[in-house]
Formats: sequence, C-alpha cells, structure tokens
Amino acid sequence: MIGHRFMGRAHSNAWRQVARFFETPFEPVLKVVCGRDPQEVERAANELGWEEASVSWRETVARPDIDVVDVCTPGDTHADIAVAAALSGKHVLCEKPLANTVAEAQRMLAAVTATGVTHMVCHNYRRVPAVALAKRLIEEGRLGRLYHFRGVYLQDWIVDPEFPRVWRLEKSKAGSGALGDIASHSIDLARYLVGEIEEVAGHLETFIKERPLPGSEEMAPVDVDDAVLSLLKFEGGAVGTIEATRFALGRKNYNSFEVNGSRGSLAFNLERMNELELYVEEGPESGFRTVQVTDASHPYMKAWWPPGHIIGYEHTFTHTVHDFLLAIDEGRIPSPSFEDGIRNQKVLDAVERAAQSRSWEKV
Ligand code: SOE
Repeated sequence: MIGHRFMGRAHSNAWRQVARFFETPFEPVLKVVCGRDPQEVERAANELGWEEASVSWRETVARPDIDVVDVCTPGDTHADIAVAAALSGKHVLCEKPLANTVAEAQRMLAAVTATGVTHMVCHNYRRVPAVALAKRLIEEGRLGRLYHFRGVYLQDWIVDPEFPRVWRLEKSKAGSGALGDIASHSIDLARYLVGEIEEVAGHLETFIKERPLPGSEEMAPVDVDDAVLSLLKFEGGAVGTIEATRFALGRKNYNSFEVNGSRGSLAFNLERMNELELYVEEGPESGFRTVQVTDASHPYMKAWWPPGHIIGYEHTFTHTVHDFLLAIDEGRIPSPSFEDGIRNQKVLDAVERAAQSRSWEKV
C-alpha cells in the first residue's frame, strides 16, 4: 500500500477484515506500507498492521513477493505508481479520482490493459448496501424510465479561512478541489445508477482565495474550486444536477442523491447510510418510505450482523477489496475499473471546460 493517511487507514482496515467476514479466495498479507517520512511510515506499519515500512514505492512495487499494489496517495502520484505496478505485473487498486488528468488516466489504462492485471478504482460508495440495493431496484425496473439524477455532496471542513492550504487545496497535488475530490463520487454514482453522461454545463467557485501554509504564517493561493455546480445530460435521455461543496456549514459528509423515474423515486444520504428512501406508486397510500437496508438479503449484509445492527463507512472499503479479490481470482475486471475511472475523469474534465467556456460541453 502506497500512502498511509486517511485512505491508507481505511484500506488497511479493509485488508485486515475482509477474510475475517467474507469467503475470500485469498488471505491478504499486509506486506509493505510506503510513505515519505521514515518515522511516520514506521509508525503507520505498526498501527495499521503492515509487516514492513518503506520510503521507496518504486522498490516496493518491483518486489517479486508483492502481488497487489493499493494506491492511497494524492492524485498527482496515481499514474506513476499504477503504471509501474502494472508493468511489474501487480494487480492495482487505486483511490479516486483515478488521476488528475485524462491523459494520465489513459496512460494508466494502457499499462494495466497491456499487462493483463486486474484493476479497480476505489469508489467505495457503490458498495454501500443501500446504494447497491438502489442499483438492484433500478435494474429490476422498479423506477421505470429514469428522468432525473440529483447529486448533492456537502462538506464543511474548510469554511474557516484560517484552515491551512493542505494538499487537497493545491491543484498540482489534487488536480481540482471539490470537483475531483467529492463530485467525482457523485459522477461515479450517476454513471453507476443512471448511465453514461453525454454533455455537461458547470460553474466552479473559490470563496477563499488564499490560506496560510500548514504550520506557517505565510499565505499561499488556493488554485482549486471550493464548490462546483453542474448540469448533466445522460445518453438515455435523463437529466441531472451535481452540486458539491466544502462550504455547507453543518453538513459533514452529506453524500446524497435522488433518482426520479416514471414509476418511482429513491433517495440516499450517506449520513444515514443504512437507509434508503423509496417511493413507488401504491394507490392512495403511496408515500416515501424508509427502507432499513440491513437484512441478510440486502447486498453484503449477510457477512455482518442480524437485521437492524447497522454498519459503517469503513465497511464499504471491506466490500470493495472483497470484490477486488474475487475479480483477481476469477480473472475478470471488476467495476469500477480503470475504464470507469477514465469515463469519470472525462466528466470532470468536461465540467472544468464548461466552467471556462460558460457553455455546455460534450464529455
Ligand atoms: C475529503 O473530502 C474526503 O475524505 C474525500 O477525499 C473522500 O473521497 C470522501 O469519501 C470523504 O471525504
């Protein structure tokens, strides 16, 4: 695993838990965790359960005793690490967004395709049981013809102007701001639930234009978006909106969406992760109802607890690595793959172009 901060902790937990709760074809061995600072990565190895710590990801991905590389770094290093890993014949799981540009993402897909390794982007929210149930209901036709996707992903962690200019606020590291960091999740969910996106319009806004560097008084420019507003047209005729911001005070990780169809609607909010709001026409008693998605018959839930014993954010990473291991064993490409990663990247790119041109742009 390359990287050991927030995503590194979530992925390490998933690699440790997956074979304890799921039938898995392999028993993951947490071999080497890589980081930049020797002391920090040594501490991460001990805390997160890795056998070794290294400050050289290049040496690590080339090791013959490594089978899988898990990329948990900021977006500016995804391409170099994933390409090197693929060329060393390693299967690659990469955090979202796949890369910081379409060109980088295409380089990554070319490398994994050329070497035949299994590849996956960690859009963990597809593997929330309620979201997987939403997908099942849509596929069964329970919503009928789809008209709308409405994605609203709200956070509030940088409302304070004194919050430092961390890597997520630096274009050279993160590629973009709320757009690539959280709207990328909404874009992936829109494509997963409704279908491919043909055309977008968009607006990017940066409210606080400069911030203090971490641990310093020195100010530095913020060259990424604080908020993104976008309009979507889907290939199948549905239309949509995606709004993502880090300035919605009081919303902590409010990853929500609503889908409206000819026979029904469904709505989800990650802050109420075990619930799915469902509306299907049932005569005069029709109304939105709250489905608690914790039955054994619901996606992934039979691995955990009896109905009503809810699960959390970290379980979605365990579900993701489980499906990744199954794909490796069966020699097939899981979804979302790097192909999905590129399709998501092209939507991110189209929204940036639309914000520049102030007109609709084709994906
Ligand atoms: C910060 O916005 C963040 O950690 C994102 O980077 C993750 O992708 C999201 O799942 C939670 O919020």
